Amino acid sequence: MSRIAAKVLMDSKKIPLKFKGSLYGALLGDCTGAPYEGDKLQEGDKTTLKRYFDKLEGPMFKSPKKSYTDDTAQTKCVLKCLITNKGIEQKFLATEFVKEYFTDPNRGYGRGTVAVLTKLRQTKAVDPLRPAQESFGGNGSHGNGAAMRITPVALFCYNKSEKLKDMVVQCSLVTHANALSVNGAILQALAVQYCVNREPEEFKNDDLLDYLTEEIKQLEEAVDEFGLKSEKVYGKKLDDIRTLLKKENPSIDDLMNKLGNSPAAVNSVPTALYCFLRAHGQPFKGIDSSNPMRRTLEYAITLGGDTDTIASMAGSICGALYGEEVISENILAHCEGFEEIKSMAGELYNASQ
Ligand code: F2R
Ligand code: MG
Ligand code: MG
Repeated sequence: MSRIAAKVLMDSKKIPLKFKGSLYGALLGDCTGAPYEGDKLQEGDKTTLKRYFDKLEGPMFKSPKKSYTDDTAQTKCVLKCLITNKGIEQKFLATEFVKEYFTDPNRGYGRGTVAVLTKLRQTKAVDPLRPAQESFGGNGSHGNGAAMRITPVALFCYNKSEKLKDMVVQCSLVTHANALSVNGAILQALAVQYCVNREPEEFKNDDLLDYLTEEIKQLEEAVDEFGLKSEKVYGKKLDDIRTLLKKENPSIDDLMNKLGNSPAAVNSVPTALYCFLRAHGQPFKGIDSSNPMRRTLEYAITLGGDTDTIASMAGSICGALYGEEVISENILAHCEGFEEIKSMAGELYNASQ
């Protein structure tokens, strides 16, 4: 029995709470990170962010909801696909992505994804994978769009680890045909799935990093149809994460040189993992909240760049470990789409049984 399966038997009552925690963490990271997307933040901005979170978490006040972006819009499509089909049906998913985008296009989608969704609409998704294969001159997108929406697949497979990678690949290829994007989505999904099946008290950074290193090694060692191996970029990033975690207070420049914060999957999926690992254990310089979700999100946003997506992916991993109790209802009530995600979290859990 795999290490993941062994834990499932022990903790089954907590699993629905972890489904909620992970989906809420993803929504919260998207909604709170979105206003800062593309910004370059300074050390002093940590205080501003602390006040921003204190206000949202404090006594309820009336204000427009914090809008979610493409990250959550596409996550909802994946949720619907899994709840309806109990698996990934690529034509169904392509249709949901198209309907969602053309109903509500102003959610900050990447230009490659917009082009793919436009072609899918024009071709009625007869071949649901072709537009993604043709994008960026036939290279496929290496963006983080496949990873940012992968939480529902990781949760659905919490008790079927042998299916996880295949389902992530199927879900990714509808819009992202580049191996860097797909492997990034696999890395993110493995981290979420691992955390769902762990008690916070027994969780150790090194155990998760060892597990991911082993899994990624297999992926990056595998040969394609031409007998070629893919670049070992994610293996190297995991090594960089270990090095950075040994430093007490690495500078933002050091983090950017090693991990990055752009919408390329390779420059954001490992960054999100690093944010979670750095922040979950205890308060640290400039990030003094006693709540691990708050520390994770505040820290992710201070790194600037692709803040909605990095915070969303980091929040999803954190929520998968701690469950819904780590997030106050007050802050969630400020997020657009919370009630819908709440009910879909329950439906996803039922579909996964
Ligand atoms: N697009 C954004 N943010 C931009 C600004 C939003 C603005 N605030 C607004 O409201 O309009 N955010 C969202 O995009 C990221 C997910 O991107 P996805 O879905 O992967 O899109 P895409 O276009 O495929 O890839 C992203 C960019 O990466 C570069 N790129 C990707 N593959 C490439 C290749 N093979 N060759 C060259 N460049 C490639 C392109 O610049 C793409 O546009 C998330 O951050 C989400 O929040
Ligand atoms: Mg976004
Ligand atoms: Mg983004």
